[in-house]
Amino acid sequence: MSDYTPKPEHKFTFGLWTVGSTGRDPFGAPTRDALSPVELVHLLAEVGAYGVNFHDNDLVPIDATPAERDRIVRDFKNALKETGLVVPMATTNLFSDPVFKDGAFTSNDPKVRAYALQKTMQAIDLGVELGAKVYVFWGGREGTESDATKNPVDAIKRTREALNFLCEYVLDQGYDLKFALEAKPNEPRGDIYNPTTGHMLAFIETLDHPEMVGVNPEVAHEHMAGLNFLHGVAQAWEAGKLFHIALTDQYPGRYDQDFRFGSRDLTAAFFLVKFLEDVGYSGSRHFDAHAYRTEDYEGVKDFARGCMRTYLILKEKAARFNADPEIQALLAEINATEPSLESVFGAYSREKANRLKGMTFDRVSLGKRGLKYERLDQLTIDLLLGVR
Ligand code: GLT
Ligand code: MN
Repeated sequence: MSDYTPKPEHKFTFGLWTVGSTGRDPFGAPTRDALSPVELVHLLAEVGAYGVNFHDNDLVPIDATPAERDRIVRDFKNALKETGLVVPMATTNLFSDPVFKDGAFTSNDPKVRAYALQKTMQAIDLGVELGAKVYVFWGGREGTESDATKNPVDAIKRTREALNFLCEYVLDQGYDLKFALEAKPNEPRGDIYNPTTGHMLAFIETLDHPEMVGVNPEVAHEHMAGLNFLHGVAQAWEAGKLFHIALTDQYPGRYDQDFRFGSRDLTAAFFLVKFLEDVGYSGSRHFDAHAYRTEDYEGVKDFARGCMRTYLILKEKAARFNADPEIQALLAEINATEPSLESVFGAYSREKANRLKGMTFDRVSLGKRGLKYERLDQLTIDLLLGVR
């Protein structure tokens, strides 16, 4: 490869809110002027992205009139046509407006819950109109600061009821759309419900249409919780639930940093890219991050190009890992089968159970055997550092 130019087949996407971030944070004002959605589409085209995703209100302000909405959507569609960018995913902003200060689907106020459903149906219509096939739900305000204020079982039931309602809405409209639930442990709430991808996967199985609903795991959110992101992604993939993915980077235990992909934990980013490429994940590689507050829009382009470039470099490294004779020989040794034992694995039978119970294992020598994982890991590090 060695040509790290992003191409449409890489399916690199960004949210309007990512490259559109103006650098505002809880302690400081914006450091960049806001760009319009049309300008952001052109910026993404310039850096070589394949697609652009948006929240309803990234595109259409919450207080726009129907005529304004139509004009904005028309201009946006023209920008997509001019640049060739597509919209693979859309989502609803159920967290910025003060009306959602105590949640949307989990609000204690039925009026807010009803408004959240109405807003989401309208946002789904907008997303589908622009071509989205995946619809993300990130419940940024679906949580509490104090458990005196909301019953967590009610919150789960309300979330389920809302998602069941919205699945039926999608079916009723005949839309070709799947839902992807995105977990986050905290921020902006003290605690957010369904805080990890694992919680989401369990919750999905309780829905009326689990086949329509998967997950959108985000690197930063799982790292905030101190978890191994790859393991959550692998579990989602194995369950057939990896409908989308949010690539970013993050130091564990901190605020949601949303750093450029691969900028913090290169090794974790490498194993993630290797996994996605090895299993043949075919969805968007969506970068849900933003440029440092220190940057102007040239820096925002550096940020976006950097996300894609790092992904492609790691993809090349993954191919080398898979072709490296020494690494592969070690892996073959680690994963060697034991023909004499094959017949005891797999489905249970009483005969197998009895046979297993009668076997003797040399526990002490098994425990003493060196596994060469230090060597294997250092070969990986050498490869990543470019000396192999
Ligand atoms: C927000 C959040 C992201 C979500 C977006 C979708 S909004 O930026 O941090 O992880 O994917 O609502
Ligand atoms: Mn994030």
